[in-house]
Amino acid sequence: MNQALRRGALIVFEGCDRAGKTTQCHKLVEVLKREGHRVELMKFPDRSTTIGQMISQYLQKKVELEDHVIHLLFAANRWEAVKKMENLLLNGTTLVVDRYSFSGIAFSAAKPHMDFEWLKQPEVGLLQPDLVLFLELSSDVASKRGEFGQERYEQPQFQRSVRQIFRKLQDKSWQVINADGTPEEVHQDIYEKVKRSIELVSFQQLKKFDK
Ligand code: Z5A
Repeated sequence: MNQALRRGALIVFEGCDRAGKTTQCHKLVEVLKREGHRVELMKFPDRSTTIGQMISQYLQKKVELEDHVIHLLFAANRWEAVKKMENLLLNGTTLVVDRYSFSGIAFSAAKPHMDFEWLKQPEVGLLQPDLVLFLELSSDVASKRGEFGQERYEQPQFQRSVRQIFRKLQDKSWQVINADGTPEEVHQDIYEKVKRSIELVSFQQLKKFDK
């Protein structure tokens, strides 16, 4: 098949607070770039847009928003990026994404009185990742990785609930990564999986979340 028709892979990092997602995203992008891959880093929430700024204010506890409203804003923040993501992937660029729809569902579902099925609906039609790397940190190591930050959701009990919900969301595109090791050890575990995924999906159609 024509090399030019190869598409990029949609690689998503998920996990609880301080698991090392951002560290690993940067490391992966750096290595793939060095090898000559076309690759871009994205992060959700994208705080640079108007919607992203509202989300940021909410996370910093500067404004209060009803739980369904903030859920829809997080999803809208992904919808804002969908055309750009689709174009890049179809043009052969691999996207490495720091948090995505699974965080959207898990963080909202950890709040009281939220309907799990309702929470999934705003994600329907968004691009489905080819590979989800879920960074799992043992509680022992998590407690040694410094204090939680000051933003909303950065509390141990809430993070425990989020972790349980993440488990419910796992499907066959997920790989659970032991994030307890050094950044280099964790990267080595991730690297081979990503390389395989880039090769595997390059001639496949893009997929979307369905109902
Ligand atoms: N949220 C939501 O509610 N709905 C949604 O739809 C989306 C998100 C997309 C965004 O926070 C919040 O929004 C998030 C979910 C919610 N709330 N929480 N919690 P953010 O994007 O601003 O930040 P974050 O994603 O929460 O980042 P993080 O979890 O705090 O960090 P991380 O990316 O997993 O880890 P890190 O920054 O790479 O590393 C943390 C520290 O550990 C740092 O000092 C590193 O140097 C160190 N580190 C990293 N790896 C290692 C290893 N291997 N060994 C030792 N030390 C390490």
